[in-house]
Amino acid sequence: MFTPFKKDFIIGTSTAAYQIEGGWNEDGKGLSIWDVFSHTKGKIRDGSNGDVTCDTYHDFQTDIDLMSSLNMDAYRFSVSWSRVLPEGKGAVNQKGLDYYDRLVNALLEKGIRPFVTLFHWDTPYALFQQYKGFAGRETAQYFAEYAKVVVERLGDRVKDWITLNEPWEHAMFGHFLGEHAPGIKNPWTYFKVAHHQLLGHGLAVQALRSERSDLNIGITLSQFPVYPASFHPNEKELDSVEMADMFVNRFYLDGVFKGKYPEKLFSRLWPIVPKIAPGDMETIRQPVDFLGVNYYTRMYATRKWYIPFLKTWVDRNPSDERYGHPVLGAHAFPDGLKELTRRYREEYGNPVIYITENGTTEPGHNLEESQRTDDTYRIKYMSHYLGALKEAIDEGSDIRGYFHWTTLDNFEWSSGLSCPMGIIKVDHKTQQRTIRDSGYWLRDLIANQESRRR
Ligand code: IFM
Repeated sequence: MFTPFKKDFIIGTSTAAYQIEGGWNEDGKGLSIWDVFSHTKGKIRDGSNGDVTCDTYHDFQTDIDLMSSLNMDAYRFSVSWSRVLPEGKGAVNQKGLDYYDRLVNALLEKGIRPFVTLFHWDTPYALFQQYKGFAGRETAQYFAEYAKVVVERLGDRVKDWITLNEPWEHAMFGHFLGEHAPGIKNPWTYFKVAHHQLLGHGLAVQALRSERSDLNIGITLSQFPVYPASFHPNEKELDSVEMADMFVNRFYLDGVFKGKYPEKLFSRLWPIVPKIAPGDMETIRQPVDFLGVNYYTRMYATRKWYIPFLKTWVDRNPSDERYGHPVLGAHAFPDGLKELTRRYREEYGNPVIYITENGTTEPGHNLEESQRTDDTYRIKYMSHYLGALKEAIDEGSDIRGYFHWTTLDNFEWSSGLSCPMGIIKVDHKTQQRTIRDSGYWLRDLIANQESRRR
């Protein structure tokens, strides 16, 4: 067992609305792009959808009680934009807001600190129909208005706010490769979606701050150290590594922390980069209180990394232990956390960091195996990543918390219900919950923290 983290370090788990809530058309909720996408034949690998998934819209208390029994300090969840604003703008659905109000109260009652994510990929379908979602600039403005509606209701009790979750994935998988909602395969819209999300982030930070001055506000980015695909890379491959890194990581980091995008990336990809309106970069560069980092694995770049991007993530070290990340087919690479945090210290002013996601499924992608509750591989995975995290703190990074992905076996996007990643097993037919060994392991780890010692 680890030596404990410092007193204010928090440990919890993360979820997202579409992945767990169900109640997809209840109490006035509008459609989101994920409702429409998952109902389209052939889009979800196992034919499932998020109509019910973990059904937390009808019962969150069971899970909060379980989290409390596991000593969890905090819980990260997202708000469904179309539950609150069925059309994405305009009329507010009070019943939608009431749901999150009750959820927050129930968490606080158990002493669990809520971290709210405002956008975890479920754009209201009405905004997609009108503006192509974040491909349209208008959506950024409506996002900020939505942020204001939510903070007006929850801001007296929720202090930790995350504007966006993984804008790279939403732009890439949703609007470039078409594997996620809204299913658009169009490289020409990729950068528009990326830029407008960041613009929405900046506007939302302003909206949140105008409402209250006591909030802790950040953005969550997925981050991947990039490596060359071959062991003896030539200059061209090294150049691809740099480009891939700018495309996936630096575009977002530089936008948020420096108010500019990487010039080399823009000059190379000039046919598809968007026009940036005057003032946009200043808006995007709002001071944030923390950076949320979702860290799973590294990426490999080959010469033609960008066409088509995903095909080039190669298995460079077949002897590494594999973990069954659904999309990335990932290697476990805990040390990447140290690489990334070193970069944040040296180049981005050493921001406060929360690891807002990190997790795995069964290494062999075997569904039966991954449903088991004796998930020793997950414990091993967590202990390696937390070990690296501890080293990063010792090296000088200001990491304040760790959220494991995820609380419950949920709807894992295009992999549907067939990719269990929870520390709590869910039988989706009966909604029965069973805590996995990894859940108990985390419980004991938390019990051993300085913050728990009197
Ligand atoms: O399930 C996702 C989550 O919604 C975003 N980050 C990666 C997770 C695992 O794939």
